[in-house]
Amino acid sequence: MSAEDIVSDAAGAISADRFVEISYDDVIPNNVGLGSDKQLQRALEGWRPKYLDWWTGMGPVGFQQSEVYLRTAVGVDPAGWAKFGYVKMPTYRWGILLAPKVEGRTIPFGRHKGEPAWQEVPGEHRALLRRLIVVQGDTEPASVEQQRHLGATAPSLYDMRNLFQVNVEEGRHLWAMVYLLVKYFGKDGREEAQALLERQSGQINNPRILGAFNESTSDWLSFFMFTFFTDRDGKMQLAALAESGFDPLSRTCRFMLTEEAHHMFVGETGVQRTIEATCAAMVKAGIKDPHDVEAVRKLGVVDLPLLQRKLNFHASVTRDLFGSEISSNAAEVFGAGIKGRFNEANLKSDDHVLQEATYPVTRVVDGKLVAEEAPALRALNSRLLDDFIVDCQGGIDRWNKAVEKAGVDFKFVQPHKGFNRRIGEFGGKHISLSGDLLTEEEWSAKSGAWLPNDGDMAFIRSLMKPCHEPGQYASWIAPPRIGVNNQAGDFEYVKIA
Ligand code: BYC
Repeated sequence: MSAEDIVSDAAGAISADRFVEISYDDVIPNNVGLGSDKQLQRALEGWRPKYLDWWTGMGPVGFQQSEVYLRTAVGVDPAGWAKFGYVKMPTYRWGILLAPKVEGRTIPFGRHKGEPAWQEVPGEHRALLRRLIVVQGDTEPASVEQQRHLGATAPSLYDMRNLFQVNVEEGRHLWAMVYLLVKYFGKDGREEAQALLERQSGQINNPRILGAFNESTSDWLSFFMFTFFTDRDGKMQLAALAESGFDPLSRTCRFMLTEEAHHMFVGETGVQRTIEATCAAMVKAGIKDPHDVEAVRKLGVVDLPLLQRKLNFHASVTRDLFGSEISSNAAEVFGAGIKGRFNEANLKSDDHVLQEATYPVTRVVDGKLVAEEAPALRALNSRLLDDFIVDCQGGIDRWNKAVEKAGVDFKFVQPHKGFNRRIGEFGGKHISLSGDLLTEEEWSAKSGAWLPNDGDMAFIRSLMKPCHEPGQYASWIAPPRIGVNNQAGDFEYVKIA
């Protein structure tokens, strides 16, 4: 590949010498020296056709022969790592890319803290590590399956291209986990890699492992909320795994995080553009009250209270992905040096072993919500969830700024941590948006106003009409401020075949 083939991404032009470590001559592009490990290469080349069968069978419906303006990773330098160009999705170069090795890296936490990071799987932690890699790997194809029908109702070619970008990168993230399984876990790893292609999102007999990945993503608002909230769980979990004492996992996750940032951008700006279209239509029609739902919907835009209900749903379903607030599993993987906290290596205020430390966890005790100091080791899921909620708030604040700027009187808020939860401390309890413990009757009477109802979903479906002309956008969503890779407003992001 010549330097001329490389075009700048948002971060600016990249130079040829930064991507030399990636071999694009191999069937599977990689920077892990695949060519010199024939056994591994054969195993992965054997998995590849099965992956491609899965992609064509369970990946995006239609558009597989369309030319899509996609970015492909060509290096692992954060300052510039991708090139853009038209690609038919089945020919996308799914590669195995690890962030550069940090010489002398030590395990940053747990009982092995300070020991050299492991380059091979430590026997005593093999089962734990494999389980986490499988859970992580399972979410990647799951999300592609969940989103497979969305192309047909894309509100623009720009959005369609973003959907497919997210999809191919989730496919690459599956490759990332499969590489670890096949290289480091022998026969069991190969079997797990096969099983990752066999479970299916929403299937009764063989579903995906984690709850949220069996929900359907049947409309674009769900897609944007999913990429805002659920991909952000991906960010938090990958960041925690990037701290791992198992260095290949750490390096893999570090590079995946680079791609994940774009997925959250798609979600945040997708919701923001929806809000902008709504507010602009309201202002134009002289509608002052955002709760005048009938009048707002007549304009062909999504009323803000409905967006709040979607937010409530996706936030709560995603929070379940953090597992139980108090978890001995979480304590074990931390103690073992396998999964750290968010930003672990930079946390200055403790010893990173946490034997004596405590952390405040909201619990339900005698019919009341109380903050209890729990052993920090067992409260790690709770802490990561708290970090996630803080991380979400940044985007929600930006949504509120857009509403404010339009002069509309409405504010998006996150529901209470215990709202609509199935897993953990609040699982099976009835907790209101503001954090009151309710009886079952109270919940049944009130929850309809807090979560999307059948009428809401029917309205959203009615808006999901394709808009596939270059430069055109569906009524309910505003155009983006800048094009992908600075392309002009009427750029043909997907040449539909
Ligand atoms: N649904 O002690 P517990 C992403 C299971 S998203 C079903 O409460 P633990 C992406 C749990 O597995 C990030 N089951 O929690 C985003 C365990 O079962 P086993 C994905 C659940 O183990 C968008 C049992 O309940 N990565 O990348 O501390 C698009 C008791 O577990 C659920 C990861 O999650 C649930 N919601 O934590 C594409 C990182 N929650 O093992 C991609 C790897 C819990 O006893 N995974 N259970 O049979 C982990 O770190 C942990 O497995 C979890 C659970 C945080 C998920």
